[in-house]
Amino acid sequence: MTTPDITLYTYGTQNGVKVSVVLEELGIPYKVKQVELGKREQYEPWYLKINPNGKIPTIVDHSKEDFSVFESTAIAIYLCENYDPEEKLLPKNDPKLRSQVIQWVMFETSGIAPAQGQSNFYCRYLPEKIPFAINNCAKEIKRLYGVMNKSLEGKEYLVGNKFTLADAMSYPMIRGHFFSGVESIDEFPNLKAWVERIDTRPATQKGLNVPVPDKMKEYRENPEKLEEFEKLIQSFFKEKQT
Ligand SMILES: N[C@@H](CCC(=O)N[C@@H](CS)C(=O)NCC(=O)O)C(=O)O
Repeated sequence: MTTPDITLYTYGTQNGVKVSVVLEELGIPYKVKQVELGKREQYEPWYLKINPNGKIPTIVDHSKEDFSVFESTAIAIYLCENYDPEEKLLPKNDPKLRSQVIQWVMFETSGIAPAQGQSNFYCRYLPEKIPFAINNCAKEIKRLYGVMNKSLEGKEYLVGNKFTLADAMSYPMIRGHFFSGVESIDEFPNLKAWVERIDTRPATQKGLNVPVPDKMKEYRENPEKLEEFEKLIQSFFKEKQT
């Protein structure tokens, strides 16, 4: 295995910390560059060269001719394929187990993340509150949480009773359920216990604090900070429309 020499371009959002959680869980050293989303740094030509979508996160692997990878899930799989010889997060030699991990990673990528992302828009970013849209988003998020809750019955983690990439990628979004308009997950006891279990993992917790102290914790504990953020993001979105 080549010695990793990686720069992570990120910000402390739910998608951003997915990658720092994976890096920390794999024990890979990395440098961090904070991308100033509020200053639109993500749309600067130098950044669009490494992330044509103009969003965080991105990694650049200097040990592989400055190879860049965008999209959090693609980054996570790249890191496991190149820097997880012990198969800590992604099984290599057991095709069924590997497929199960990837199935749950995709469930997060194409289900949970877009559902919560859309809900964040209606609950936080849009100044006008549309109850129908907000309720409909919460309904879909809860449907997805129900699927996970059922799968976690009698299990500690999503696949093989071991913490894998499936858990690492899903946890940052799900722990932020309140931000996405789902105040409580008490009705999903297995999912709630799973969140609390991952809350105790030191590497994951370290990853949540990259590149800034854990934003979800800050918003949960200080409603005035959440309000401040909402005002900022609403003006940012308004500007984007013009
Ligand atoms: N599917 C992408 C989503 C990335 C994403 O939405 N990033 C947001 C922050 S969570 C962003 O950079 N937003 C800035 C913008 O849209 O201008 C991924 O998983 O990497």
